[in-house]
Amino acid sequence: MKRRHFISSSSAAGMGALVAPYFFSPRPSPSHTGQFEPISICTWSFVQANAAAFRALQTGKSALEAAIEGVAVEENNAQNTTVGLGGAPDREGNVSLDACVMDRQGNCGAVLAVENVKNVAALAKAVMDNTPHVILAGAGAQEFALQQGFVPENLLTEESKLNWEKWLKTAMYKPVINIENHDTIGMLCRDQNGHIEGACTTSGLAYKMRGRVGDSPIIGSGLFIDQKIGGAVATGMGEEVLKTVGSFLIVELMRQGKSPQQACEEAVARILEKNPGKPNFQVAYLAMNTQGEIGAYSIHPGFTYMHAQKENNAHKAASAF
Ligand code: SD4
Repeated sequence: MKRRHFISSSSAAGMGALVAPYFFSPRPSPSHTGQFEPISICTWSFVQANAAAFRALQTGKSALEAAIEGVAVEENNAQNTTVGLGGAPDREGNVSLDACVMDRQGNCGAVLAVENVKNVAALAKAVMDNTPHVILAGAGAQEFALQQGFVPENLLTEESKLNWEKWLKTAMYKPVINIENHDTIGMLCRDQNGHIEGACTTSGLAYKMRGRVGDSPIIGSGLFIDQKIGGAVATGMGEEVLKTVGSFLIVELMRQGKSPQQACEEAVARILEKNPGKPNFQVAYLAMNTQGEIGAYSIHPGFTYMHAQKENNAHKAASAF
């Protein structure tokens, strides 16, 4: 697939930066119907998930409702071994999930290391809506899920179990994220009111240490949105995203006038500064500003994303370092 370099979006933001170099906050522009054009984007090749989110946006649902419906497609997909049901377990064979959501008002919710509940993005929204807290972890998050009516189920599928048993034969603990197209889903949606909201959900690193949590459920790392600016999501080696607070960094760089593409590139550069050469892990970012401009960039080639707009749900390749 051809790489896209987003030259047009980079130069547009460059012009904006000349006019207002620091607190540049592009306003979304309504379409001729008076409404905003819906957009949904997500990490990797999750065609069905992005289509579900886009359909929800077209029917007038909020960006957050659409994002949660979209990512639920993958949380419910037993074939996807990095999200929800069928997610790869930790070293002891427990599937534990992480997720977060963020809305247009800057409200957010997150759940960490939850077992036996597959729709953890919806659970993160329940934390946001129905508790005075932002984060619930482990057994407490699971108890809360049951109180909220989530149905407990075994998330370890036969296929994931067999793969884990194969891994147990050597049990080499090498937590490196590969660059294949089946990973964490981070999604950003812009609804008909021009609001940007999003969700990020994952089972994290395969065969991780019990209790290990990556970037995905951490607001500012796996996901961050500022309504005046735009949003960003991350996928890949969570420890590196956490150390640089990657999604927050991207939104702040866009606030300073960078295009989404430039901001994603700089966030990757921050990781590379700490890891000279070409590190053997993957990190990838996807961002959108309020004008609907999109950026995507990764350390290694191979990162792709979905972009639905104007009836077209396209699978695109990001450029890489
Ligand atoms: C993590 N960032 O737990 C997640 C994993 C991931 O693509 O994104 N894989 O570190």
